[in-house]
Amino acid sequence: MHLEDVTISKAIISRYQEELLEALESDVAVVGGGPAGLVAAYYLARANKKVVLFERKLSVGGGMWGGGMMFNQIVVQDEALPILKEFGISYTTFQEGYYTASSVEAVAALTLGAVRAGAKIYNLISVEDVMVRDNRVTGLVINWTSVDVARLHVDPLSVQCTYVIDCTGHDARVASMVVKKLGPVLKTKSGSLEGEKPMWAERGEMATVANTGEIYPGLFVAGMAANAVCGGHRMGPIFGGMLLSGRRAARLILGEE
Ligand code: 48H
Repeated sequence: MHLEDVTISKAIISRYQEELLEALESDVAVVGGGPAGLVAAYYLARANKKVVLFERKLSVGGGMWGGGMMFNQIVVQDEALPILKEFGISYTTFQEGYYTASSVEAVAALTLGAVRAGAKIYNLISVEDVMVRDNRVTGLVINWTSVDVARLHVDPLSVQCTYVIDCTGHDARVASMVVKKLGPVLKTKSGSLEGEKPMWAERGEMATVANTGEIYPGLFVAGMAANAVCGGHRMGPIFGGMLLSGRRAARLILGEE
């Protein structure tokens, strides 16, 4: 079969351009493709919302790949088992209430689930700012991660959405941007980020779900970012809370909770 090199290039450029144009207006923009972001994207897309997910790295999965200290197994508790089952992730009972799963299978299944549900994933793109109109987050400012890494002075582009979910993990990047630009306006005790507390798996897991919610009009927070914003404990390599938090963010946006 004859193959034209330049036709391959044309196919990639034109298809990607179409996909990027599609990202300009959405119902929900998820920032960060870790477990919380992927699960939120899945449930929202499954409910027919137009969902875009921006991930600054080459691969999605965030901190899930490495399990605990690079042992690529994750632990999940009873409450999150229905989500493992929903995505078809196989698991083993370690002892009552403690289940393990391959972190590699988990990332692959969450990613495939989100994509097949209709969420569009844009990797290698970093969110560097927010758009705010009339005291509401109305969109995001995006740029290639390579621009950021190379410290190039290149202006970004903007995308518009009805809701943003900050799923950027420990750094809670979007919430931090809002505070940096607007001051202490978040729905937290101080109005700013309360900061993550030390390791305590049980408390941290409950808090990450409880802290999931709208922290500024139009801006939701989920996963580890929820504890960084609202002051919850970290929990180590147990991932049920991340999955439950992503699902809760979707349910809140869908008005189901
Ligand atoms: C685009 C961005 C940007 C940006 C960051 O860290 P994550 O895996 O986040 P969660 O909340 O889904 O899961 C947290 C979990 O992995 C974890 O760290 C746990 C359980 N820790 C416990 C403990 O005690 O340490 O994923 C966040 C994703 C990453 O892929 C980032 O690359 C991405 O967000 N990201 N994407 N624009 N500005 N900032």
